Amino acid sequence: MNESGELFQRARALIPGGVNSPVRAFGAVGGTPLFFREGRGSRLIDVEGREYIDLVGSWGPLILGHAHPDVVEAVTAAARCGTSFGAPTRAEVELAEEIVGRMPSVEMVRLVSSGTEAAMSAARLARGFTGRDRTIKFAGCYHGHFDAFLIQAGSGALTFGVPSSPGVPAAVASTTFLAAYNDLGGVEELFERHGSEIASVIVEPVAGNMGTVPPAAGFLEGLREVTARYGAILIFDEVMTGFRVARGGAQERYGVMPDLTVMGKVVGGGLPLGAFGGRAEILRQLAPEGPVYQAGTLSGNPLATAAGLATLRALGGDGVYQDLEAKGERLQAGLERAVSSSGVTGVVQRVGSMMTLFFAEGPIRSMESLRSLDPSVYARFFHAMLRRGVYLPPSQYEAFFVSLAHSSGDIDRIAQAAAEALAEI
Ligand code: KE4
Repeated sequence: MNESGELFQRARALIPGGVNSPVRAFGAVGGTPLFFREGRGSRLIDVEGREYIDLVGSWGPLILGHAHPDVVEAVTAAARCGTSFGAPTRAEVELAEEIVGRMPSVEMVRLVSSGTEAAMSAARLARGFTGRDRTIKFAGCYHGHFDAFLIQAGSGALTFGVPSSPGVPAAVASTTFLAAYNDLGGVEELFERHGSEIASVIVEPVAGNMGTVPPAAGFLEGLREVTARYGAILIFDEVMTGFRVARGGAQERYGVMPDLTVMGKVVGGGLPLGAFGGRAEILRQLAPEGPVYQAGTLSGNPLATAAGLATLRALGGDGVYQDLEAKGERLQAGLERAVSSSGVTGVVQRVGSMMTLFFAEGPIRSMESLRSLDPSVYARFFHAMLRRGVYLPPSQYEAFFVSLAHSSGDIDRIAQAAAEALAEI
């Protein structure tokens, strides 16, 4: 047994499934999860010293690549001054300024420690602001493991075919309505029937947790119009898209302004940090200024804010987003060439530097389009790529993330490996 196998055996005796987040267990692709000891730029090195080109990027945060010098230096310097004070710091103000300076609809922001915490707090704030109890979410979208959102969530839950998790009280589940992604009619219907009860609509403006599914033309604009018409709050979950698909996230790319925005991943630069923000009149309802309670021992933690600041500042350079777009385009073109020459049925869907190769006929517009998809094809592809030194997300329902650290050579190597892997599966 290799070292990852031994570590996995030890881990399973102590940690449920041997992992601290379900999707890492390779349940959807089979085999033993790799344990890693180091990341460097576009590379991951496993505990046996094998090197892989990494397209997971820690599920999105590492848009600069692993161990970027600016980030390492900032976190090291911060750590030398202490790891947490439980009191306000300069870095929290500076990070808030960077976020507000980038996300067009965000006037005020609260920092927390994960995307889940940001999403659940935004949902509570929307309820507190409107005095209403219900939320609309979309099948296949994932907003973290908050009870009210684990209703046909995407990502892990979708992968494990557990559309609504045990342990979620029926009373809580009943406060959430489900709609189909890209189906405005369904949302209109829910508002016609329950408009006066609906506090918010939460949506991934580009879905990434059923694989990458872009918004259909008019979908986001339609959500903006119907929520305004019924006095409901529109929440963009930009944990994945924020600071990735554009400097100002999906709201800048598509020109649709939500009332609240949920952030995570990139904004923490790989350390535990999430954020939620939006219209000042809504944010001012949050304690201690307002009555809606929300709190966190490590919110705005000095190490996490240092990593986030270093990351956002490194993304501030000229041409950075054009570079990410070009890298994304190059990888999509390489994967599409590999698919077309293999004769395997597949479609690549991409927004900026996030994309998914679905082994299905396109276009994938919602969960419905995925019903006939056979995840075992992706599982075989995943392992064939792993054997060729490319580390993909261990699930068909996730996104590949290209970073600034991926060179053209890396991208062409991935495309070559894909052509060989597709010929093999
Ligand atoms: P976290 O609590 O995992 O920081 O964020 C939850 C979350 C919220 N919103 C969106 C759009 C997200 O994508 C996520 C987390 N994404 C998953 C994978 N796509 C994280 C990986 C995992 O669960 O281990």
